[in-house]
Amino acid sequence: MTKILTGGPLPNIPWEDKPASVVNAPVWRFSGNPVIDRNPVKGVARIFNSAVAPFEDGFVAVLRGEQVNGIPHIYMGYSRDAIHWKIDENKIPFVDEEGKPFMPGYAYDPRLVKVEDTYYIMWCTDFYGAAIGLARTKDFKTFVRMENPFIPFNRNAVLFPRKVNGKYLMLSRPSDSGHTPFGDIFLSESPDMIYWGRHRHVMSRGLEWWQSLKVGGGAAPIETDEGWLLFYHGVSGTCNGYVYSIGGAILDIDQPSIVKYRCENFLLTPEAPYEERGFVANVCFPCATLQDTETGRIAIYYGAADSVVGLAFTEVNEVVSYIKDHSKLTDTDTEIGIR
Ligand code: BMA
Repeated sequence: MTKILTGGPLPNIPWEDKPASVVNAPVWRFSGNPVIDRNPVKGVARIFNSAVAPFEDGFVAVLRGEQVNGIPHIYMGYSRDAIHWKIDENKIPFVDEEGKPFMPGYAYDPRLVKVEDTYYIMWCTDFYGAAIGLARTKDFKTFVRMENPFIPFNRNAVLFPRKVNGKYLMLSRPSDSGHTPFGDIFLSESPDMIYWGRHRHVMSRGLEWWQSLKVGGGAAPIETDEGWLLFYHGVSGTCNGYVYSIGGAILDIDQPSIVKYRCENFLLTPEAPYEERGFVANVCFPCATLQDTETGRIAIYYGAADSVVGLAFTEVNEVVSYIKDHSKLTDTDTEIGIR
């Protein structure tokens, strides 16, 4: 039996049992999807690729909100049950280290990861080109922007939820300025969340068609006794455009640039009407999970069709067994990742 090792009990995690009709994957959708629908709050037309975390006796979310002028920014959400969200209609008021307003020109695809006593927000920011923005908060009232960790172009930054060998670790996906038709996941480490280096390659696009164009980190890796469980996105280029599916891999616990298992099958692919139809059709884009160490339950939050937020469920033992049973590694997966 695989166990989740860190994060602690989360008895109020949202949950629904697996329906008997789900036979092709170890991940199933919440019957009440989408959990955040279009026009959720004044001035925001769509909320999608967004991240959640437990906070105090409820939950918080950093939400990718596409304003009615089309420019994305990050908004706060608050919830008692991680299903029904109260959304702040003001953007997150980022400040610099001196406390002066320091707003990004745009901000999208946020992740939210707690390391020790601090919550970090990573997003795609305007840094003379798309790059990674970073901020910290302890109370979700003051949000201090930190140095941008990497030069452009880069997206899909995902911090690990604890230091490994005394260092902070962050996944990212170097890219170009457009709708990047390539992309591998890399790992970088830092002693202080300011200086990043010792970059390692983690995984390239896969051999399988659903992830044959590019891959990118998704939710913060979950520590299990089999390794770091990573939900990521894999993209296929079809004659009608890109299709984003959710994939699963398990990274070595002490050297996470080594992929131990990588599932050849997608775990979730656009099938529901709110995933197949929307502002950008055929997108399932995972950004966060909640997990309960007691039961092994995992709730996955993903953007659907760049329009709404979806919620899906799995259980750690079931998903890890499925990934191991269907693992197909490439040569670069098993390398330490430096040349
Ligand atoms: C990517 C990002 C995501 C988006 C996806 C599909 O490049 O911009 O925010 O969900 O494309 O449009």
